[in-house]
Amino acid sequence: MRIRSTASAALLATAVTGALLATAPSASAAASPVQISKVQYDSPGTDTRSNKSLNGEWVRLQNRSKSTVSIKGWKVTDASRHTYTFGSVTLKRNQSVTVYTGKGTNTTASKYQGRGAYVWNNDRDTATLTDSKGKKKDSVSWSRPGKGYVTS
Ligand SMILES: [Ca+2]
Repeated sequence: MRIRSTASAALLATAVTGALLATAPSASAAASPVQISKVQYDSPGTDTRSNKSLNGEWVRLQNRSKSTVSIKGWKVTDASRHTYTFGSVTLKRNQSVTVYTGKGTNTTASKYQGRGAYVWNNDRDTATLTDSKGKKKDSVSWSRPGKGYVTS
């Protein structure tokens, strides 16, 4: 934009300041573009610790923004600090990625922690999502076995 006079520059400055003031509160409280959408913390059936059962528990993230977002270096942790770190993963608008506890072959939509033990407690736990700088972006908690999953 060209500025033709100090008057219009002043108006522009006022407009910009106003816009910043108007957006600052919502920006500070803005939801993360990528959020935890569901945690299946109790794998269906008896917890036999088989790989199939281990993969019966998982956490799913969804890009709820309008933009494509890279989550490379983002982490999902439980209350005991079991951590899964994402490699090069990019999520388009509405796209989801599911992280299974057990072993498997990673695909675009499915990632595997490769563990031999469960991560998510059936009775109570918290799944926390942090970005590559360690900033908390989202969390989901549960405090009883309930349905075995929680959505958000
Ligand atoms: Ca179970």
